[in-house]
Amino acid sequence: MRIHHYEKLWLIIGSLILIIFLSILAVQTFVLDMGPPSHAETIDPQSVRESELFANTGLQEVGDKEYEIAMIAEMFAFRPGDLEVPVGSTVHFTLASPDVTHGFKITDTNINVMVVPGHISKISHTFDESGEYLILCNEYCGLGHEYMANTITVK
Ligand SMILES: [Cu+2]
Repeated sequence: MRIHHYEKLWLIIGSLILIIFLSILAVQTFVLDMGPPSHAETIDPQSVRESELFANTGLQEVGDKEYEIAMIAEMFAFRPGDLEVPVGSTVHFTLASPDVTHGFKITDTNINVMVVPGHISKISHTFDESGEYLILCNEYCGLGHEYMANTITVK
């Protein structure tokens, strides 16, 4: 079988790229011991609503302009609802879902996490600019998906 030399060149380049990428992945996995942070903290989806962690759903001041909040993402709302924090506040979000996979996205920030049933998602953000930020679910979760939207007001 004759292979045109351009085709041969592309096969070699393609194979080399694949080998390089797989090598990087292998080094990250086995040498640097890197992996997705899943399984870090788990929770039984059936007990999310009754759990102590999510019982006190509200902003808790834990320091100077530092807040913690445990939120439940469920069909089809985020609990608690709209939030309000002063400018410059750092908010530590802890999230869980009692039903299906939801998304937790806050517009104009880097916050964008999946809330997977059985897992606890944690993310923090410092709100340096005032305004009204939209919190929304960006994982299609059912017929009421579009109603999953709250706001966090920073002023
Ligand atoms: Cu949702």
